Amino acid sequence: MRQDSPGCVDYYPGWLEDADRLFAVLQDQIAWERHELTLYGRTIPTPRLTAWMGDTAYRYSGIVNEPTPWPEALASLRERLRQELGVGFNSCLANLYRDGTDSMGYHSDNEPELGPRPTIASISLGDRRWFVLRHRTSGKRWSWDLGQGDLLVMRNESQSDYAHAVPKTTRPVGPRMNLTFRWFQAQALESSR
Ligand SMILES: O=C(O)CCC(=O)C(=O)O
Ligand SMILES: [Mn+2]
Repeated sequence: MRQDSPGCVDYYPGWLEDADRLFAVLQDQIAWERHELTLYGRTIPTPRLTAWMGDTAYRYSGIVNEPTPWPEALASLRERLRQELGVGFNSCLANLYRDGTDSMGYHSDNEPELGPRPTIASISLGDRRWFVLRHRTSGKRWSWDLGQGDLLVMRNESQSDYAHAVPKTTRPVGPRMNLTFRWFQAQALESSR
C-alpha cells in the first residue's frame, strides 16, 4: 500500500488476477450508455460510457441513470468484495473511457443516497489511467496510476473532504474501465418526499 495516501484511501495493486478476461466479458455484457450533461445551459455528451447496476435510478449532475442488469461476473466480484472487505454493496456504477479524450471532472460521490461517509470500492480494468484526489481546502493532491485489476477503496471523509477526477491524457491509450461498488440507500430519498 502507498505510504503517502491520505488515511481514507486504501490501494491494493493487482488485487484481481483475471483482469484481462473480466475486461473482455464486461465490455461485452454491460449495457453501456452515453448520457448528456447540461452545464451552463449547454448540453454535451458525457466524455465516457457508463452503466448503473442498482435497485433504483441514480441521479447526479442532471443525469438519470436507470438501473441495468448485473452481469454474472460483476455479481461474483461484489460477493468477493463483501467477503474480503467486510462491506456489502448493492450497486455499481461502471465507467468506460474509450480513449485518452474520455475523462471525468472533479467531483465527490456525495449524493444523499450514499450516506455521509460512504465506502466505495473501485476496480480498474484495461489500460492505465491517472486517478487524482484533491483535498477541498488545502488543495493537496495525490494520484494513482491505476490499471489491470487494481482495487482502490475510498472510505470515511473521502467524499466530504476531497474531490476526485480522471483527467484526459494525450498518451496513446486503449479502453479503460472502472467499476465503483457502492451502497445506495434509495429509502433515504423516498422518506423525505
Ligand atoms: O474512473 C474512476 O476511477 C473514477 C470514477 C468515479 O469517480 C465515479 O464513477 O464516480
Ligand atoms: Mn466518483
